[in-house]
Amino acid sequence: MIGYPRVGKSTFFSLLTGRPLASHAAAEKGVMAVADARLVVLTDAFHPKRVTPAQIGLVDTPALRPGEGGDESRRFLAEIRQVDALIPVLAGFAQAGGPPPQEAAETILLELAMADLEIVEKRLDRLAKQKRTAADEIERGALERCHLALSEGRTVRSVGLAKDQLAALRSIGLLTLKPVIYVLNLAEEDLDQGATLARGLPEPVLVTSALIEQEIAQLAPAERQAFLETLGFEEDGISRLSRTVYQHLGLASFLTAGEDEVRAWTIEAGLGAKEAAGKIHSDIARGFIRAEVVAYDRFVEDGLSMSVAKEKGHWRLEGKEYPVQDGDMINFRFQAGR
Ligand SMILES: Nc1nc2c(ncn2[C@@H]2O[C@H](COP(=O)(O)OP(=O)(O)O)[C@@H](O)[C@H]2O)c(=O)[nH]1
Ligand SMILES: [Mg+2]
Repeated sequence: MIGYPRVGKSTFFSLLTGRPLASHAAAEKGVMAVADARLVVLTDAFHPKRVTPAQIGLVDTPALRPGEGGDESRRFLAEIRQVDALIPVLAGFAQAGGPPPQEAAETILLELAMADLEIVEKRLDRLAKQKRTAADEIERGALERCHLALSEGRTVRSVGLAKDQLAALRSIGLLTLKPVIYVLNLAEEDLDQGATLARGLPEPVLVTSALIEQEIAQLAPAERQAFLETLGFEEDGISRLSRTVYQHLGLASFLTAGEDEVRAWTIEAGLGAKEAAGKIHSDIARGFIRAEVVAYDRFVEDGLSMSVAKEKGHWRLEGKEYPVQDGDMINFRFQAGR
């Protein structure tokens, strides 16, 4: 999570990770659960001892102060080069630090682009001075395209680099190559005009209010639903945010359900069944025979009954290349000790 001072970064971080609310001088790490209503339904069907949601690591950063430069800024940028996605928090409430949301979004992006430009230039300089291998030539071609885009104020993400070019650039951690999910943190009383206030902001943007989310988090689950309904929401913003980040990282969940555990397992969307099995245990991938699959939606249609799912032909046997879909309920058949 990045952004200007006093925009609600730490408040959201605390709500997402369950860690105590504090302001940090250094980056603070936590883990957030990815909200998944399917796990609740499966828990009713299987009565497991444990429920394990998908999880994402989250970092709360000290404030970004665009344009200031200096060692602190450089350290900050080096830190965020290591993450997989950026979540800039933009604040639309009166007491917030920094400029209004649209200007904040533009300035933050510019700051990231300038930092990338500096790195790209350094790297190009180095490559110009040395004898280049074929791999270096691929990198140089990629860097030149990045340089052009960044000089024009465009992101590296918008360049549309080829696979081998992306691989060549992986280690330098370009900031504007990362997926960005914006959060617009509004005053409570402005929340009903959220769609209007988010107009003109880059996509994807999630509109919410940190203070309302704090109120929601303090309610008992039964009261929570009623409160959300009075606000006209189906779901709280924290849950939506966790899922939006997950999806924009290109991640999906397959589900396992039994008496011991109901669990969401993280995969890159479309991963082959055998590799997906390896997320549970390398032995299951090694001895992979077949995946028994029922799509979650079919399972619900079938009244949460595996035997009905089988009768209706919703239960399938898939081979190792089968691209696993988000919401697939899977039981892997495998030979132990192979
Ligand atoms: N009015 C209002 N205040 C907020 C909102 N979100 C955060 N704040 C307040 O802004 C201050 C800074 O919040 P914090 O989460 O520490 O911001 P950070 O500096 O970006 O980490 C705190 O006093 C919060 O209570 C909001 O939606 N509305
Ligand atoms: Mg903070």
